[in-house]
Amino acid sequence: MTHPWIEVEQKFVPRPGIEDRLKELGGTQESQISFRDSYYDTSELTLMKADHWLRHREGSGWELKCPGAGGNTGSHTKYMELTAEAAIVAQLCERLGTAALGTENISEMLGRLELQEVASFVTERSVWKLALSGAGNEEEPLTVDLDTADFGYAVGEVEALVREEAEVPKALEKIHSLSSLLGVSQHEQTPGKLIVYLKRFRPLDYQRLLEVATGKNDEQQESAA
Ligand code: V4E
Repeated sequence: MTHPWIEVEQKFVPRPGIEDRLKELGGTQESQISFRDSYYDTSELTLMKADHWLRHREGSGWELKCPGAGGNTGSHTKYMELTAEAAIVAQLCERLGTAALGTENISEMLGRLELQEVASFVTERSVWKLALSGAGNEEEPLTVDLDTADFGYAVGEVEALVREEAEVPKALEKIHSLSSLLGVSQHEQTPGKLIVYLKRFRPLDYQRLLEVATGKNDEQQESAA
C-alpha cells in the first residue's frame, strides 16, 4: 500500500494585497475552484475529540485527517491524510471500537457507525504555487490556498505535502520562510473554516471540543478567565 500523504501547513489571515505579494514572489495562480465539504461525526464527537476529521468533499470523495506522529504543537499543523476508502474504514472501526463491517463503502456504513453530518459549507478557493528562490529545481513548490467559505470567513494556508515523516522538518522550514515573506508570523494561530463554522453555528459542540483541547470544563474555564 502507498504511504498516505502527510500534510504540513500554516494557516493565516489573508491581508489585502496578498495576491500581488504572491505574484511579486514569483507565485502563479493554478486554479480557482469551488467545492462543498460535509463533515461527519458521532453525536458525542468521538472522532473530532480524538483529532480525527472525516469529510466528504464534492468532486473528490472521502478523506480522513488524523494527527501525524509527534502530534501537533504551535502555529503549524501536521496531519496524515487518508483517501482510500478501505484505509478510512479500517481507521474508523479502530477509532470507534467497531468490528470490521465487511464493506469498504463509507456512505453505506455511516448509519451503522452512528455517524451524522455535523457541518457542511461551500469554499471558493484560489490555489497558488510558489517555489522559493534558492531551492533546487527538483524541489516541489509550496501551495498557498486562499479560501472564502460561504458563511463569510476567509483564511489562507501555506501547505506542503510529503510522503515521509523525515521530510517534515524541511517542509516546515520552507513553510516558515514563505510565511515570513508573506508577513505571517510563525506564531500566528488562525482557526480553520470548520472550527469557525462550529463556533458560529454549533456553539455547544465547539465548547465540547475546546474542553478537550484545553483539558477544562466550562466552570474551570470561567474561573480561569
Ligand atoms: C485538521 C482539522 C480540521 C479538518 C479541516 O482541515 P483544514 O485543513 O482546516 O481544511 P481545508 O479545507 O483547508 O482542507 P484541505 O483542502 O487543506 O485539505 S478542523 C480542525 N482541525 C485541526 C485543528 C484543531 N484540532 N484545532 C484547531 C484550533 N485548529 C485546527
